[in-house]
Amino acid sequence: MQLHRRGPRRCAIGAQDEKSTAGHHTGIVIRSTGGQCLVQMDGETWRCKVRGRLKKGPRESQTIAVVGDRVRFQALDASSEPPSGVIEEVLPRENKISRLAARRSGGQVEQVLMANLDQVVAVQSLREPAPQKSFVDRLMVAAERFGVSGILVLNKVDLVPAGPEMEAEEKIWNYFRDLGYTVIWASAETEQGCEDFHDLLTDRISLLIGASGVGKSTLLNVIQPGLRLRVNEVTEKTGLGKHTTTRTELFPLRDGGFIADSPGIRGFDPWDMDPLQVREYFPDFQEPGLECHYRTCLHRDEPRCGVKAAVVRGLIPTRRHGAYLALLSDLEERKAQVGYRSSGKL
Ligand SMILES: Nc1nc2c(ncn2[C@@H]2O[C@H](COP(=O)(O)OP(=O)(O)OP(=O)(O)O)[C@@H](O)[C@H]2O)c(=O)[nH]1
Ligand SMILES: [Mg+2]
Ligand SMILES: [Zn+2]
Repeated sequence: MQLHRRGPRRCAIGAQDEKSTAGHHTGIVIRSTGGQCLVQMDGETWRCKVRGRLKKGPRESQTIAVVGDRVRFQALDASSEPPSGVIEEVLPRENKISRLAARRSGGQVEQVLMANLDQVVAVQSLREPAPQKSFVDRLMVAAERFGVSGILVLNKVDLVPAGPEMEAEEKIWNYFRDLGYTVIWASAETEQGCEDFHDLLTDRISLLIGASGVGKSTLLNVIQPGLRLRVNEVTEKTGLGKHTTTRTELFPLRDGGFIADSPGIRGFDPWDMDPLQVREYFPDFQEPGLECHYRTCLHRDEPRCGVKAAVVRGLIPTRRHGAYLALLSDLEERKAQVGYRSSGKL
């Protein structure tokens, strides 16, 4: 595999971040539930509460400290098992991946899935369950928007017979490779592609994301058997996963780097994205877009549109343009709704 195509390493975690002065420490959140976090420092895991005052004031986000956040904490009991502390401060984020979550009480709220990451890995299975429509397009848009490298892993290739069926899959997904995203064809069953997957994660901080049952945890168990993550078969009747992984958790990798496994998600609505900007996050629209008659063209109903012409000529797949249009109208609808607040902050 061409490792030089990997994105730059943006976020450093390690010794240089883990400072301790007079009872104050700096570590990285590896798990976050409610007001409690597990924080890793010098290879040791601390159980930390979030200081009450951090919870006060207006907040756009559901959680104060998320997986990947660097936090400053004070030791409460360093000799307990595990040692305990209180988080005093969440350090400024280098980046994040956020989506829109529905509030039970109505309205919309930001859900930060992870902070301070180098790459987001969209995992799809080719069969059982079948790929989610537009999921990869949306995740790559979010990667562009939040300044993170986007990677695509197509798992369960063992379930697709060689020949026309496989060729059809290659045609769909290698389009993303041609756009510059790294694409890995994998099978946790036969271990095809798993070495490439391992190399891609080494020395990077990554988030795995995809529907339930696509094999995220199984793939991680293959590249690092010591993790022993829980996995579960896909329900025969519905062909869907069983939501086996229930929370995002960050694990150190044996050969360097960190990987976050996450619970299966159904869809992905990127947070904080202006409908007028979304076209900028489709790299394949840039060149044909120069031919649009109107500079403000949204490549939808406008006459003399270069992007639509490229679709007609077969240069941009109809599926891809459809994913763009669906995202555009979702974002417009959201903007029109009350209760949506875009912070623009990290
Ligand atoms: N045939 C085949 N089955 C696989 C492969 N990878 C995973 N599976 C199976 O798919 C099922 C789901 O795998 P999980 O690893 O639990 O899926 P997950 O994405 O972690 O699911 P959630 O934790 O629910 O989000 C398990 O029965 C795995 O054995 C593969 O490459 N080929
Ligand atoms: Mg899982
Ligand atoms: Zn246009």
